[in-house]
Amino acid sequence: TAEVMSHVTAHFGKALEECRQESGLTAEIMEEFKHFWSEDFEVVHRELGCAIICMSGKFSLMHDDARMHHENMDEYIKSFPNGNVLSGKMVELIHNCEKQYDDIPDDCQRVVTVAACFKRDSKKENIAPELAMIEAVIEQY
Ligand code: BOM
Repeated sequence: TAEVMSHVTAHFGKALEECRQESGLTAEIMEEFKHFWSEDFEVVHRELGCAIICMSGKFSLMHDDARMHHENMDEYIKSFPNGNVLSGKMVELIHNCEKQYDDIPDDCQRVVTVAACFKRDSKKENIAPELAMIEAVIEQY
């Protein structure tokens, strides 16, 4: 659900500042990670893909080939309130997007493309959080 996704986003987003330098993701491109879900934020920059790889590394959510670690992602999502109602769907959506863009050789470019696909599909499935929902839980992390 969108409520659970707001918790995952708030927590995952905390790792952004640690990853800014090595990813080259400037504040001009993305000020705070919560804007990932904003209607007017376009998930297109290669630097964002590099940042997501770096951030995922903090929680062991990817394999060395920058593909999702299914078991660890499932456990990570389940660690949030009501996480069990989102984990299966989220792993499925991400993996479905990975399969569609598997031929993009550059890891950062492929991951940002997979992330854009995941955002699109999450909106279709009504599990994308509103900015206000993320802001309401962000202080908990
Ligand atoms: O093959 C790449 C797998 C990783 C894709 C990750 C897509 C989601 C990243 C952007 C959205 C984040 C929202 C919540 C936290 C997800 C861990």
